Amino acid sequence: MNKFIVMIIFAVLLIGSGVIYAKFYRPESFTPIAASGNVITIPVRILENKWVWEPNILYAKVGDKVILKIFNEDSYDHGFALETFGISTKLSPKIETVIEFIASKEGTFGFYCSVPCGEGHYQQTGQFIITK
Ligand SMILES: [Cu+2]
Repeated sequence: MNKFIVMIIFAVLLIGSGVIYAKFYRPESFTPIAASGNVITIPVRILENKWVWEPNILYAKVGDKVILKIFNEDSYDHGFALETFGISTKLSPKIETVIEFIASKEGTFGFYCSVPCGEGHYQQTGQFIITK
């Protein structure tokens, strides 16, 4: 048997086993979530010299496209970090920063200020709750 035929047989077995795994054995938590087409816009403010997010609990449904519009009232930088979704963005003073992502996982995820900003920095946290 020549090498070419061996390679074809190997490729067919490899692809076939991948398809069988994806169809019958892959746990639901590993399955990619398709965007639902639903878009939600969430306005958030950082209150001046208070080191709080207003609101500090945010909600979305799995598959939503989330548009966060965060206004930083302070005269210094903050940051928004939501690690599960790979987000870490600087929030410049006195302007609105827009952050977009797909809520592709169900669960409760913490977010926090990612720029050292003063005495309340470590209390500047919140939760993002994503439900089915
Ligand atoms: Cu900070």
